[in-house]
Amino acid sequence: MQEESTTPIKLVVVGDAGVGKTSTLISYTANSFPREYVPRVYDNLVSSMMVDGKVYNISFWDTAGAVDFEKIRVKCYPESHVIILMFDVTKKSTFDSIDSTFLPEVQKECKQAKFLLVGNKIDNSPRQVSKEEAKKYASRNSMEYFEISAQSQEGLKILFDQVVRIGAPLLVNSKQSKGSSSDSKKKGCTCQ
Ligand SMILES: Nc1nc2c(ncn2[C@@H]2O[C@H](COP(=O)(O)OP(=O)(O)O)[C@@H](O)[C@H]2O)c(=O)[nH]1
Ligand SMILES: [Mg+2]
Repeated sequence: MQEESTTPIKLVVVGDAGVGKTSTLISYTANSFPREYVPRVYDNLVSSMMVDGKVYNISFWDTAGAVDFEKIRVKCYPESHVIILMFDVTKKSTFDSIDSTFLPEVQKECKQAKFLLVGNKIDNSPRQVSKEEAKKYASRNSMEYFEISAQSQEGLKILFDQVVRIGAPLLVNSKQSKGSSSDSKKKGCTCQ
């Protein structure tokens, strides 16, 4: 009945602390950039989106970025469909962390998922990572690259529409292989 269409696409967002993971999720889902208080992780969220005329649910899994949170973070990964690897375009070290930490981690833990590289804070300056450099890195690693600003909301809709477009086909596959055992995907989660 409704069961099939309500199984959510599981999206996990990773990246260094401070790159704007939580702000991005709040800015997109609440349609407002959090100016006063940003919780360390965004709590337990499932949201509906209309893409290409169809309604999809996404469960958003926010994570704590510090590298030494790895053991906790990996608990978020099972049965994920899409992983956003986020860095701050004004802080080169956060881009380097994608290569040294986050991409190897998700390649190991999330073999079934699709990865998107996302540069946040394009409203800010000076930039330390150019669009060309990030694009090249993404294509070398078979990912698409998106630039966003959680603050101005530029690029957010394009990014999350793409999350649905690449996540939806995986949902069909996971349904086929697992029947209706999708209870674990019904809620978003925070890993802190
Ligand atoms: N200028 C600017 N600042 C941002 C943007 N996104 C987040 N921030 C700021 O970056 C800091 C860290 O954001 P937060 O969402 O807590 O990062 P997280 O640790 O990755 O979850 C906060 O001060 C945010 O206000 C953005 O798009 N532009
Ligand atoms: Mg956070």
